[in-house]
This record gives sequence, structure tokens and C-alpha cells, in this order.
Amino acid sequence: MMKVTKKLSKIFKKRVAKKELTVEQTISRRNFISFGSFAVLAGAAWGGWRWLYKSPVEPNGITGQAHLPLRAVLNTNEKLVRGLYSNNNLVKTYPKEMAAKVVRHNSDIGSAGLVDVDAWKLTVKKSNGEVLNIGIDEIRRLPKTEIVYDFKCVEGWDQISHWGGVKFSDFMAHFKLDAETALEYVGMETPDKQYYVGIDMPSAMHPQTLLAYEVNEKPLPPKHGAPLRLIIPVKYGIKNLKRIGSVNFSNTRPRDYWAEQGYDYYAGL
Ligand SMILES: Nc1nc2c(c(=O)[nH]1)N[C@H]1C(S)=C(S)[C@@H](COP(=O)(O)O)O[C@H]1N2
Ligand SMILES: [Mo]
Repeated sequence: MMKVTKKLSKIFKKRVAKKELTVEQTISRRNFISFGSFAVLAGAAWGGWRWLYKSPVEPNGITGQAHLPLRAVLNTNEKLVRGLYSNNNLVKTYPKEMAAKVVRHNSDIGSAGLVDVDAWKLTVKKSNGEVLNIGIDEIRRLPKTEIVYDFKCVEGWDQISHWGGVKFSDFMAHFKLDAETALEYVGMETPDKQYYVGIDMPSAMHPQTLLAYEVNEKPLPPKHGAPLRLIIPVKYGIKNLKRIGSVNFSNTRPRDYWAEQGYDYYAGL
């Protein structure tokens, strides 16, 4: 930019060489330089925009078809943020009394209507192909953890709420899912597979991440994901899947309902 400006002022200098500049000439010279610079900048901005606009789009799949240069930036941002992540960092918690008595309810994709809690099973797909089918009573017998924290939805609301369940890390240890813990991602889907999320393993294993079966010390009602939902305080609401049907593990990103629509895959706070 400096180069261009210098060039423009040189051209002008030549034209008025030897002459003393009048006030009008000085103004006119400055106008020439600033309009010239503006034109060059505008051209560069337009060229950059055309380049981005015409750049290839990532194939439709796990994430939402961003232009590849933009996806590269998003992936770099995610890498940087994940580098700062530590399971020693805890989300702020509150006394029970501060938890909302009327808990906000959002969308119900894959979790609308009632569910037969007695017939429900959590299907866990192990990496060796083995499948576990676990009933809610078996999950309720595991050590219980409660958390009162500020639940945040990307749509702009948040609310202090109180959840109870088993820590995801305790669940993994109890069912001896050590080989699975070594993988990079956890995928969770509703029984009808209409809503699904992918979670990076460090966030899933965070000490505040729960497979929750209670809200305000009572069994989850259907609208909050009966009989079992994910409560993952280090992520936005979109990742807190209600009515879990199956859990799977992989080293590649599992499919994710909102990431497919272009939302951030990581969705960390
Ligand atoms: N199965 C299912 N889980 C879901 C959703 C959904 O539509 N279906 N919505 C998500 C979103 S966007 C939010 S903010 C929270 C809302 O949970 P709540 O209804 O208990 O407040 O659930 C998440 N889990
Ligand atoms: Mo949300």
C-alpha cells in the first residue's frame, strides 16, 4: 500500500516539478493521492471477495459446506481453542437454591412425545463390534453426581439449572470402555436417529459431563429428554442431546445435526 501511495505522489510530483505549489494544488494533490489509494484498496477488496466467492466448497457431509478457505480458518480456530482446553478447568457452579424451578424447554427433534422408559435401552457400540444394551436401572445404580450450572443455548438464552446423573467418565470406567476412551470422538443419537451429536473425547470425559436422568432431583420428564440425556456444561445446548438411544466411538467426527446446518462443530464455551 505504501508503495502504491508513493508511486501516485511521484507521478503528481513530476507534473508539478519546479513549480511552487499553490494551496489549491496541494489540496488537489492530496485528493489525487487519497482517491487513488481508495480505488486501489477497493479493487483489492473486490478481488479478494471474488476469489473467496469462487473458491471451492467443502463436500457436503459432517460440516455445512463452507468455502474451503473459510473452513481452513475455522479448523485453525478450533485447533487453537482445543489447545487451551483442560479438564482441570471447571465450569462455574451455583447453590441448589439458585436453580430455576421451571426449567426452560427448547426443541424436541428425535425426542418428542412419550417414551416407554421400561423398554428403553441404551445401545453402546464398542470398537470391537460388541454391543451393550443397558437399562435405566443399571445406570441409576452407578455413583450419582449432581451439578447446578448456567446452561447456555446458542439462540441467546441461558438459565441456571440442576441436573443429576452419572459422570460420563464413571460410566466409561464401569463398563470397561477403555479402548473406546482412547478414541477421539463420541457420537450419540436419539432412538429414532433424528437428532445426533459428535463430541470430542476430552470434553466427553470432562469431570462435569453427565449422562443425566434427573432434573431438580426428579426423573427427567419427556420434554427434558427422558429417560437419559447428555449434560455437557463445557458445550452449548445444541450438544446436550435429549433421549439418548445409542453411543458410538470413532477417530473421525461423528455426524452432528447442527454442524450439518453450518453451526460450529466444536460448540465449546
Ligand atoms: N433430542 C434432542 N435433543 C436436543 C435438542 C433437540 O431438538 N432434540 N435440542 C438441543 C438444544 S438446541 C437445546 S438448547 C437443549 C434444550 O434442552 P431443554 O429442552 O431441556 O431446555 O437441548 C438440546 N438437545
Ligand atoms: Mo439450543
